[in-house]
Amino acid sequence: MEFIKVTEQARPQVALIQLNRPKELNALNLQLMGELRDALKELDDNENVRAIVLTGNDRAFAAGADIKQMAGKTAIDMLNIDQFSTWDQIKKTKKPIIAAVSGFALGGGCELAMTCDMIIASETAQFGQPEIKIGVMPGAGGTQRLTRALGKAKAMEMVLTGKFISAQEAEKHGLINRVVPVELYLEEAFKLATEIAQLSPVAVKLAKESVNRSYETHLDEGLHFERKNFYLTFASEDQTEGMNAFVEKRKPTFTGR
Ligand code: CO8
Repeated sequence: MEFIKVTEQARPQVALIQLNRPKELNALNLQLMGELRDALKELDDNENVRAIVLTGNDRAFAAGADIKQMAGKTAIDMLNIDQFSTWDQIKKTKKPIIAAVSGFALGGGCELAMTCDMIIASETAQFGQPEIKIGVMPGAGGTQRLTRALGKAKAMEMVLTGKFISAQEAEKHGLINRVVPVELYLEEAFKLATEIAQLSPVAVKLAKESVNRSYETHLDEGLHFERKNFYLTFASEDQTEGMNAFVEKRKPTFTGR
């Protein structure tokens, strides 16, 4: 891996992926995105990992797609490169992914953070979709996910002007989970990931899938989907363990079976 660093056990059962093109503010070129897709797939298949933290560095989570790589492309080049199949694959990750964001999260960088399940930000984080300033528009979910998170008025302003919002504003509007001082954002993400890693991996997976389904369907269909996943948790040993531990007043040990 040239442009990302993967630590399988950054904390017990919690993996860390760090975007690693610091000089280019972690601009997301095709190779980096391919490496990220492969790393997520491997960690998703790894039984020793229950949650994943994705981060950049203090200055930038990612300043967007690599403009230099895209600059000379035609529409047909873009169609043939089909970079969004990589994003579709990333979206299929079943384990929870927590973005730990500091500095710039712009364009594809903001979209990548929003593709994760939760976002912990440092107080220096800035979120934005500045594509409009270079004559294009968001292409990896920005117009959809930002609108669902912030509402139409705020999202429209950000997408049409390219203005950034601060971590504090992002928190106020529900785009992110919380803002912490810059020296704590990664630790806070690990704390959240560790809390989730101690729970039933089966239930976590099914619950993540159910919350995500609410983005994609109407209420009745979503409630039906949730109910099926709820029933499915009763096929797990973790359900027996979790409920018995409650009754026996002890701490449960979840195995993911
Ligand atoms: N692509 C390529 N290189 C970049 C990018 C980028 N997105 N962002 C920064 N860099 C490079 C700069 O060119 C510079 O390189 P060099 O030293 O060789 O000139 C280096 O990173 C440092 O950047 P700056 O000197 O510009 O640093 P500043 O602190 O002055 O400015 C900014 C920081 C404000 C973040 C500025 O760099 C900037 O505006 N960057 C571009 C932001 C942007 O427009 N992002 C959207 C890109 S388009 C997009 O994301 C489309 C998404 C849809 C598809 C997703 C597929 C992945």
